[in-house]
Amino acid sequence: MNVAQNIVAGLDRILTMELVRVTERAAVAAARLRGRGDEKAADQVAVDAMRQELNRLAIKGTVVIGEGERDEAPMLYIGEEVGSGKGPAVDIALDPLEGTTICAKNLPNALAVIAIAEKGSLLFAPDVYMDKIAIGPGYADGVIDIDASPAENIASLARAKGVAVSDITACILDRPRHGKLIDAVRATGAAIRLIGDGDVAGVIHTTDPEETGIDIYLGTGGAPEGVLAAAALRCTGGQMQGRLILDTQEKVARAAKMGISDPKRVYRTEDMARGDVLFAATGVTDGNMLAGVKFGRNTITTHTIVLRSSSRTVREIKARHQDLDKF
Ligand code: VTB
Repeated sequence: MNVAQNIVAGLDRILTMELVRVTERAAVAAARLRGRGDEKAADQVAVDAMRQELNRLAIKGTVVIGEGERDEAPMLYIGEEVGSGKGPAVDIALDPLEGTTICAKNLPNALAVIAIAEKGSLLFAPDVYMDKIAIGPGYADGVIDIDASPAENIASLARAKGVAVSDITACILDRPRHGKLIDAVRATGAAIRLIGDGDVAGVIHTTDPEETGIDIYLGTGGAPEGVLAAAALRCTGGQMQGRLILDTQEKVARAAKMGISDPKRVYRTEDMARGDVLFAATGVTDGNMLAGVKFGRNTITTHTIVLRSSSRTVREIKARHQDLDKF
C-alpha cells in the first residue's frame, strides 16, 4: 500500500478488535476491586492492566488524554509513548477506569475506555472543566447550542424529536455547581437523571435514548472526559459541543502551552476528534448500556462496545473468557 492509499484507509481495521482486549483487561482488573471503597487501588490496577495490553499493540502511540501530567502520573501520562512502536503513529485518549468512585461504591456505569485516532487528530485538552452539551444521532445541525439556555435547548430538542418537553430526560452530574442548571431544566417540565460520576457514559447514553432513557447531556465535567465522549460520538453520530472553563490566568496559560489560543472557543464533536477514530468501552459495573464484568466459577464475562468513525459500525462484544491466567 502506498502512502496515499494508507491515508484513505485510515486506521488499520484490525486494531478495532485489538482495542477490545485493552478495555476488557482494564475492566476485569478494576471489577475485582468493585465495592471495596478504594478508588485509588481500583484505578491503579486498571491503569497497570490497560498499559500492559496496550504495549502489545502494533502501534506507535502517544497518550494525549491520560492519567495526568508526567510528574503526577507514573503510567499512561500525557505524552507517554505506548504500543510496540511498530505500526501506525496514533494519538490515544484513555481512561482505564472512568468513574473510580462509582467502582469503589459499586454503582452503575463505571467503564474502561479508550479512543485512538490518526496522529494529531485528538484535542490536546488540559485537565480543567469543560461545559458540555450533547444529543444523539438523527438531528439536524443546530438543534442544540451551548450558548442557548437549557430551556431553549430542551424545547428545541423536544420539537425536533416530535415529543412534549415533559418526555425529555436530561443527564446531569449531581454537583452543587449545577444547582441553577438543575432548577432551569426542572422548570421546563423535563426529567433529570442525576449521576454521581461518569459523564463519558452520560454523553454516550444520549446516542441510544430508547435503551438508556437519556435524550440530552448537560453541564460541566472533566475536559479529558469530554474528548473521550466526543470520540465516541464521532463514531455513532450525534452532536456535542464543549467549551473549556479557563477561569484563572494559570489555566489560560496551561491551555496556551497545549496550543489553545482562544480560551472561549466552542469545540464541536469533530474539533475534538477528527479523522478516523476507533473507540472501545467495557463495562466495569452494570450500566444502562453495558453490563459489568461477571465472575463465574470458571469464566469471566465482559461486555464491550467498539466503534469506528469511518464505517459508523457499532459492535457489541460479549466475551466469555476461559483462559483466566491472562487476567
Ligand atoms: C466528571 C466525571 C468523572 O470527574 O468528568 C467529573 O465524568 C468532573 O469533575 O467520572 P468533578 O468530580 O470535580 O465534578 C469525574 O467524576 C472523575 O474523573
